[in-house]
Amino acid sequence: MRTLITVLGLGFLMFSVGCESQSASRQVKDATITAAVKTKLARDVRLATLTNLDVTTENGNVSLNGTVESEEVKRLSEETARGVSGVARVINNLQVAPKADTAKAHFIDSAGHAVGTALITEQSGGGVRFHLTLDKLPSGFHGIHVHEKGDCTKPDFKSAGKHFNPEGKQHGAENPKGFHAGDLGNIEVGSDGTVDVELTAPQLTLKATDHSLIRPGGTAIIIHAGRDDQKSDPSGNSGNPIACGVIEKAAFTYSAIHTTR
Ligand SMILES: [Cu+2]
Repeated sequence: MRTLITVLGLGFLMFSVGCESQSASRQVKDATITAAVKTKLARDVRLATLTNLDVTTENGNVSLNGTVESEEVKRLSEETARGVSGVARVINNLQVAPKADTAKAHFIDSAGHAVGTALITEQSGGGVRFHLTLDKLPSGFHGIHVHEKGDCTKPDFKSAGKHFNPEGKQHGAENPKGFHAGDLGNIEVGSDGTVDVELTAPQLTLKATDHSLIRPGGTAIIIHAGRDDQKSDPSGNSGNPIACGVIEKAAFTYSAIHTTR
């Protein structure tokens, strides 16, 4: 009897260990599938506007969560995920949000070389969000502002004029008489010369008002050599412009900026 119990006990133990290693390997497989789906979605140029997509996998069932801008992107995301090996089923929880108003800017440095992009999105609660993806810049803090003309003539970018300032205020968030609607503060560029950051500007819009980035003569975003002290009028002692990008209205297109995920 005791032997039988021992045998049964041992058998049960082996069974449990077997289950555990099976579930561990299932988890590894699921993680591999998740990574493969993410990579495939990121590489699909038709899905270039996907930014807030979350992928999870359980027992080979892939869930897609997040917000996309059209039914077509929702469908294409599912189709793309389904094509990944090991995927049993795709659970498509993607929400379709009304097409957002967007604009973009492609930056050049003072030599005219491309140094990155800004994707600009109207926020549902007011203001705009800038998603900046920049490279080949000097590391450290740099003042960044929207200037009042859409003209980035190198090398000094003086063509972009002053800060965009529809309310006639002084410069800087820390200035009691501030601030310019176009004041965006500072960005910090890493030691590798890149930065991927989002900034919001509550006073700006892409809609047709006097605070719009889309206006006759245009607007531009300028990055300066130094840090903006956020109080010295008119430009925060931030030094000379080192990069400039003209802001242009953009419909959502599949060839839009391919954001990092
Ligand atoms: Cu500036």
